[in-house]
Amino acid sequence: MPEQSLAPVPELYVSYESAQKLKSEAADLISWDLTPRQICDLELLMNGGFAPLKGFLPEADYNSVVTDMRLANGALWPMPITLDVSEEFAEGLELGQDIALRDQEGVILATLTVTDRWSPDKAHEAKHVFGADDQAHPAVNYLHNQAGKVYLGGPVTGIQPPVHYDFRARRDTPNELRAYFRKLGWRKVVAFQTRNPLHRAHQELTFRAAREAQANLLIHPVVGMTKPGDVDHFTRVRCYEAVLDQYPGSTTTMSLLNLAMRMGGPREAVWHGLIRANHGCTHFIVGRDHAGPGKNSAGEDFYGPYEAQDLFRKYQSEIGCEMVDFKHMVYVQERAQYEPADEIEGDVTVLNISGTELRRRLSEGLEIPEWFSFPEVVAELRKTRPPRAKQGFTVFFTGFSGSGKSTIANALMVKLMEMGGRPVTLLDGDIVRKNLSSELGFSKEHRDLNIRRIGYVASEITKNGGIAICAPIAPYASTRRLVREDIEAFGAFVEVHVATSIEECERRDRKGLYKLARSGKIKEFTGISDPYDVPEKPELKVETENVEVDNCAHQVILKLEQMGLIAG
Ligand code: PPS
Repeated sequence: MPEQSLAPVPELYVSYESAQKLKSEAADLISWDLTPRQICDLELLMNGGFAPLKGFLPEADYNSVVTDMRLANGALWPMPITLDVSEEFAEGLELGQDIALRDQEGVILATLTVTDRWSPDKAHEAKHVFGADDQAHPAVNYLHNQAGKVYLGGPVTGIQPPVHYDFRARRDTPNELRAYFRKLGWRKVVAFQTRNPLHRAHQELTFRAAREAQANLLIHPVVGMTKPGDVDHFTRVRCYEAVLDQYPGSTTTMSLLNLAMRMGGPREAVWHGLIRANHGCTHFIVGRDHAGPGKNSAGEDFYGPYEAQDLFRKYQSEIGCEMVDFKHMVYVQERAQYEPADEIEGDVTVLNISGTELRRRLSEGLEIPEWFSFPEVVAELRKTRPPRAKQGFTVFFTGFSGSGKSTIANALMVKLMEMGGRPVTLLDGDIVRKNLSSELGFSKEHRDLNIRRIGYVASEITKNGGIAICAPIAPYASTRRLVREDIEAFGAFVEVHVATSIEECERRDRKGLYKLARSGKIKEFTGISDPYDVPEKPELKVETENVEVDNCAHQVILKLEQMGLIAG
């Protein structure tokens, strides 16, 4: 593998003067508001990270990338970089037209000359690019449920990069990194891609990789979009900074990559290699299950553990980066050091902590030994992931009108406030309808909107370490599932089915609404003239007939204790 040429890569930006002019002209163009993923893609298109791409893929390139991993001119490119838009937006355009591409605050970042517009076969794209049309794959899920129906392709003219307010000194374009390497005389550079915090084993393996390749080391973490559920990049970067101090001086540097990962395993590894070659790296560390998306809907791995390495090796000369094997490092207790798992000699005690075990120890506030990680890293992780008993959570009551949701929710609120420690907010059905959703009625659409609003507020409360108690009817299972997903990104979601039968609710008829519903004076009344999906797997089911409210609320408290959410 030749040493990397450190000549600049082509960027898509125009000069400062042209950008100023273009910006004022572009103000009159039809504009597309970029999604967070598109902003990441555009940044790497414009700064040369995606060279040789000159814009969002036109249709011929797209087809060829999907089926053959190559652009129409034959150049290796494994990942479709497409501008997906809505059908309504696409319909109003003419081919050859320029459109402005704006960030989420409305700032014009670039213009796109639309040369191609087509409706992709997404199932075909999923099968070829990600290996299966299975929505358990995060990128396939995105493709079907978030990406627009129409793709636009054409050359991009760059006006300005997306603005980042965080860690500015650690963000470099490919050309800035190339210039840095040139200045320091780094002729060989091993890049390490990561979306996880680094611990001692990573530090050992990266340092060894660099030593074996007789190269310098670039820690090149992804801070754009990673796998849902990953540790946020703010925390990670603070952890990386701490690890950086552990490398011998001037051997290693770190730069942040604003890439939107697809978790595409083998194809993603090749893509990562091309991106690193553009950033002036000569070597790239590829491990077991590189950029793996987790399990498919049948509970099996999407890709074989070494598929990414095999594909990378096959295309290595075209990628322009040499693959360095990721050594699985384990701690040998007797020798008090890390060694590659496959090189261990003698009868020794090998220690290792898996990712799952680490998360468990963090969430339960248990010890994380010094041999495993650096104290500064553990301290950062503990700040972001306090033990469960200190995290925010949501208790979500669901049940018929008059089932007793509000009464139990109120009792629960008081009990939790008596315990103290975390702020408690009650989002009762009636209160929400008065304050947040006063314009909404009871159609399916309005009920969904109402529940999504409650879910949004509860997720914010949960994210910020509070307790949200929600008590709407929430009759539809699909909407409850969406709310659960929103909240579980930040803390626990405890669904409590207040299982009072419709007969009992009607018998109680505390607000006289059932009578009105029976006589047809209230339409679409849950349980009478509108459906209620009984929760299949709630965390708790509470019966209220012949049971005191206090007892019902106590059952919830016991459940919370059992889940580790409140100290026993
Ligand atoms: S939903 O479906 O979750 O959006 O409902 P929610 O916001 O909890 O509001 C339910 C309360 O509104 C009153 N009400 C009705 N309920 C059901 N169906 C219809 N058509 C309806 N019209 C008014 C009723 O008092 C509910 O209060 P609760 O506290 O549940 O008894």
